[in-house]
Amino acid sequence: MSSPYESMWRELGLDLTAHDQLLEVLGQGYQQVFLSQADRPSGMEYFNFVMSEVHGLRIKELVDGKAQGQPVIGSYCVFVPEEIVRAAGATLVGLCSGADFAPEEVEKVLPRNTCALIKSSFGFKLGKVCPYLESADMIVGENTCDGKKKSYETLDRLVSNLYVMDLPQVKSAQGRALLRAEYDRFKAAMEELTGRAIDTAGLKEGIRIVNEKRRAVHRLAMLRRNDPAPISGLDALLINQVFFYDDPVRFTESVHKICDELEDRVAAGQGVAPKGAPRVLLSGCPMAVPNWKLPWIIESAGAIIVGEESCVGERGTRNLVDSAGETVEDLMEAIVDRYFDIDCAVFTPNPDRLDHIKQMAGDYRAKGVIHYALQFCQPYQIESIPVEKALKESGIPAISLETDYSAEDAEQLKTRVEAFLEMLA
Ligand code: BJ8
Repeated sequence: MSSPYESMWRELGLDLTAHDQLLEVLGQGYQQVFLSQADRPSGMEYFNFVMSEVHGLRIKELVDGKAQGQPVIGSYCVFVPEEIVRAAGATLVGLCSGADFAPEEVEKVLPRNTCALIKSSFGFKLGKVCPYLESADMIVGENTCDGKKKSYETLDRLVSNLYVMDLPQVKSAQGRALLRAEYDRFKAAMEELTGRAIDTAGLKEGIRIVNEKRRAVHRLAMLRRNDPAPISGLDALLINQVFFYDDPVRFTESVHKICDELEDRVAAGQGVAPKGAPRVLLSGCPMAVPNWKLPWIIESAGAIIVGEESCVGERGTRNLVDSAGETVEDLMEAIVDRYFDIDCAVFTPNPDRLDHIKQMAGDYRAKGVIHYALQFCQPYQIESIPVEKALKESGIPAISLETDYSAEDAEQLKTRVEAFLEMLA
């Protein structure tokens, strides 16, 4: 496949044959899942374009930015504060991957029973197919689950620019102090990388840009509370996925544009599914591009996903950073306050997450909750048991599903989802 970006990909060190295969799989999956949907808002055209250029124009923008002194920082977790990255004049991109790639190579360096998200990230590195990873000047890993924590020791042997952030696992004063100390260390690392001191004005601007991006997805989330829902869960998930790659200012504008259109739809009572269609909340592990299997199965069965309790969704975007502070110290404290609230399942205990799931189910008028965990993801698998039990005790129907990135269990998932939706009806 010839592409105007071929020389750029070659310079980044991609394996062009393998990369072509990945783009083909991505394109086919996108076509099958997204372009077959009926009645999509016209604002999704922008996101179609972003996806068609996800390894093209967007990478060119990043590469051009690097040439102008704007380094690229790659991250695997929503705990990496974009505000600090922007304040240093760099660009943050998400590196989590949602497709299996080079599995035989991956299983030479990681155990087979590692979650698909970690294996996928390694597959993209070993297969030399991810231009985001290859253009990153710094790759930030973080000590969250054991799988990630230990796999970064291996990743450190495969890349030369890994930075590992230690993260708390307990919501205590000591935990908060650790997060603050690690954000200070990260700020110093960013200053060293970019040669730019982070000052109050830069931090305020970084906070403003990222808050605006979050405000836009909050507006989208509010619109999904309507029945009929004006946008499919798949399209909303895609927007939440693009959140991690796109230029933040352009992304914010595009989300507001689609929200204007969705407001008109709501006013006209227009939805992507009939009023009264079963409304479902998805809760659990993050879904990185192109992990669309389960949402596709759910919506193909006639339900509508109205919210994602996930890091690619509301867990990752909930809450803004207070920008009122007038010193770097005040603003760093505000950043820590915001991020310390993230209720990832690696925290112990983690009662806030259950409260948020219940709250979201009510706010989004969900008839039921589908808990989603990747195979071998102990934090979310273990939490799925008390979460499902507590939801049922509160009168909210719930089901826990476990899967990976392969298509092998699609029929089995479909059967379980359909039975759950029948029960909701
Ligand atoms: S803040 S959820 S983005 S760590 S699926 S790799 S947990 S074994 S992704 Fe996450 Fe940050 Fe938490 Fe969010 Fe481990 Fe589970 Fe794999 Fe996971």
